[in-house]
Amino acid sequence: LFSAIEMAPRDPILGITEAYNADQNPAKVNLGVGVYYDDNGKVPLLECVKKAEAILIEKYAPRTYLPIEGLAAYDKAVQELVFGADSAVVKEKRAITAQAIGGTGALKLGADFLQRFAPTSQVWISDPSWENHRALFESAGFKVNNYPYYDANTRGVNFAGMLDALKTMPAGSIVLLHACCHNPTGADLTDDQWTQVIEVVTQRGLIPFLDMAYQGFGDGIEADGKVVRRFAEAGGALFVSNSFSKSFSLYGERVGALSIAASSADEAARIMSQLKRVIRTNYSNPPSHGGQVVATVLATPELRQLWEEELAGMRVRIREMRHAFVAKLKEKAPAHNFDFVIQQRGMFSYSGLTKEQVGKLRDGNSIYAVDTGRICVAALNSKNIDNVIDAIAKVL
Ligand code: PLP
Ligand code: TYF
Repeated sequence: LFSAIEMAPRDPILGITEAYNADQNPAKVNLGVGVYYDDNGKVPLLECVKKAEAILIEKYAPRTYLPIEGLAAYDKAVQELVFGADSAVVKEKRAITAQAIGGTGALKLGADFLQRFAPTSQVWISDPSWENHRALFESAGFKVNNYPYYDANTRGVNFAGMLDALKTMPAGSIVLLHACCHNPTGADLTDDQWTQVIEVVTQRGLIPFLDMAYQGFGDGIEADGKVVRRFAEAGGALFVSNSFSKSFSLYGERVGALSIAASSADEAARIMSQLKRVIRTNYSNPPSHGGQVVATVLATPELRQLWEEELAGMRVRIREMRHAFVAKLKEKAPAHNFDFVIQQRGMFSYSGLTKEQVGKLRDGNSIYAVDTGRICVAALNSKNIDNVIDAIAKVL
């Protein structure tokens, strides 16, 4: 029965980690996967998480099933974080939020929901985008197209191309947008560009789906989340997937959420009832621990303050690494200009390294990056950066 099954291709990014793990070179560096490492090269366990877990352990609460849409305290805290506690959508009960299995799970819930209620719509993702965006929406049954995004010449956004594409999409098209810290390029829209995007999306009746996996890694929690609020204020349906994998360093706990803004409280209630149906037929209800941790931190003022400080620490360290990367390359490879790396936001940089150069970094130096030239700046640290810079200068 299964003898004809073909080998599926490896995930291009997670496959890099497999190769990295198998590498025996003690000086190896993994700039492939989007994970934040501290200056000692370790994935941090945040103090706010430790404190929340201590509180939870003390309770020794029974492990009952959560509601289908997740922990109520979590959904409330996330909704207020995403839209703002004082926002009209929250106050008027036009927003719904369901706990999800990470940001990926939130995207899949949104995709499955949209496939039920907008089955003839097509999906548009940026060119390029996170690899899994296309796969997720295709697996939900959608045709997935690209809108222009990255401009390799300017190393910024091809905004005219993006806007033109938005202006030709049929009403009801689903547009996936990175709320901040674009993966993989690190190139974000300016406030003024967002204004124009929101205008076109609203005028044309497109369905915006904001993916926010890196809130707090760009300019701060508030600043990075602002675009979500601006879309919500513009009215119309709005989908938001968010993830705490990176911002709480809780990758393996799978904590994320899907929020949807509707035009009335009644519509929101009907949407939630249908979303619960999607969840029920997928995994019934989400796991409890990660949601409990995040809800505890967000709802406890001292812990929330601590989280904001720790997240700021990660953001600042990445920015320092960007500056060090550029300064050191200026010294070691003066013929090349990497100033753009400082402008890029979040964990990633589209470094401009070619596939061939990435191959040489890997084979000659045990430095792993994505073939597209994407490097995870959050994996650089004061101990490995000179080694990385020397190797890059050599392959340039
Ligand atoms: N969306 C983007 C743009 C991402 O980079 C990621 C990364 O993991 C995700 C979604 C998925 O988040 P999670 O790891 O929480 O599933
Ligand atoms: O882009 C990244 O590296 C992160 C992590 O299938 C990731 O978003 C990569 C691939 C994948 C899941 C997560």
